[in-house]
Amino acid sequence: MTRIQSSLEGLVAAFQERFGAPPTHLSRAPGRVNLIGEHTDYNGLPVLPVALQREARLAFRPRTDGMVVLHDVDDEFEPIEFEVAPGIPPGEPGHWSNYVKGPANELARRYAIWQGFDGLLESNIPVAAGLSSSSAIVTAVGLALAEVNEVHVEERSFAELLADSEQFTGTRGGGMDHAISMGGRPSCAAKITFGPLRIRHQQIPADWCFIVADTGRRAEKSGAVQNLYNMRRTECEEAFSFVVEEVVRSNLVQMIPTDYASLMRAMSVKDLLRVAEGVLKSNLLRRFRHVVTEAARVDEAIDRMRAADVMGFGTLMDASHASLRSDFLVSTVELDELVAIAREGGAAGARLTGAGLGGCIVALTDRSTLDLVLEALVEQYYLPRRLAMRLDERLFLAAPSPGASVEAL
Ligand code: NG1
Repeated sequence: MTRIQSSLEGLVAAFQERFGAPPTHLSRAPGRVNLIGEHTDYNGLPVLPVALQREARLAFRPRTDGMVVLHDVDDEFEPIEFEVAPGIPPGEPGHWSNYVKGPANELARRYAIWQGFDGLLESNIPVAAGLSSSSAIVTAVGLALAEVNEVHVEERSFAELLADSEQFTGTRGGGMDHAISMGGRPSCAAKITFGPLRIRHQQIPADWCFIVADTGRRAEKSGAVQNLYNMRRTECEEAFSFVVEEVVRSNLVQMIPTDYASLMRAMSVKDLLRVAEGVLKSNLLRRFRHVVTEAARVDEAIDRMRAADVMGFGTLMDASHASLRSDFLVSTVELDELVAIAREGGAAGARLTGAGLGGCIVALTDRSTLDLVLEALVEQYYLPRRLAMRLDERLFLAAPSPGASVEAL
């Protein structure tokens, strides 16, 4: 579900009505669409997302006590109230309060902060659609708490803190979402690498269009999808241990690799797959194969982007989708269908984006084929399913946008 975003004046007026005084600040944090590099971040391997024009916005006002009192403009989300302190008890599993308590807990744990705020939140990022609506909330709340408590942390360290804080929700996610939400730049994709976090921006060729198309099926990472996501992470860790054990036993490396990144620096993908085929059972082999081939595709995709090779980039997106579908097993009938329609409609490439199991695809076209692809998606997917109402919430072009900010009003 998407919520239409009000004007800033509208948000300020709604705040005043609820809290009896105007907000003093506004924090905003964008969602993101990942172009390639899926399920690599929590393995310490690179990703290539862009920050979206869709964002969470939080109008807030410091309180004189340690309470956070947060309302959402949408009444579907009940108001939250809790005290800022380390060891905040989590809400019910899947409750949206955990995305607010997470950053409060992490900041309080690290900085002994004590001051809360009154806040009113709104977001127009589709929820549970693989566009990082949850991390946008975590980021906007984290920035508000840092502001009222005068905590000043450099951008990348803050993004790492936010990623740690989202573990509070029970999803063992990686660091991509907070990094791009903090570090987005207009017209650019960002190659993000981890341990330590680094963001390198890459200008997107002017006539490339990334279409975001939502299946309409939610991928609730606060619900059933969370277990599967966490299970994939565990499988990747297990596959890594078995492969490292073997490469060390066979003397194939000089130093013991401590993570996927050092393993991939020490050996080629081809050699790694040869070892993996010898030691991993079928399911772990497939997860491992996805992770290492996907990481290699990220680097190739950046080269293709630099060369303005739209077909080359698209082919890598197709390969990414195939790997996510057949090896990582996170696609769905609807995601496959949207991908197929986009490709047959003339897209250079298309793939599911985000964790999968519902949510969105991202498709690449040049400007001259854009209308054809959009038309194919509308006529073959949205109209037959009666999903064409408020279509611009389900089908839109990514406009690579600036990262999060906080400002005094
Ligand atoms: P989505 O499902 O798009 O929010 C999740 C993770 C990312 C990353 C992707 C898969 C969280 C907060 N986000 O994103 O870190 O692992 O899946 O590439 O868990």
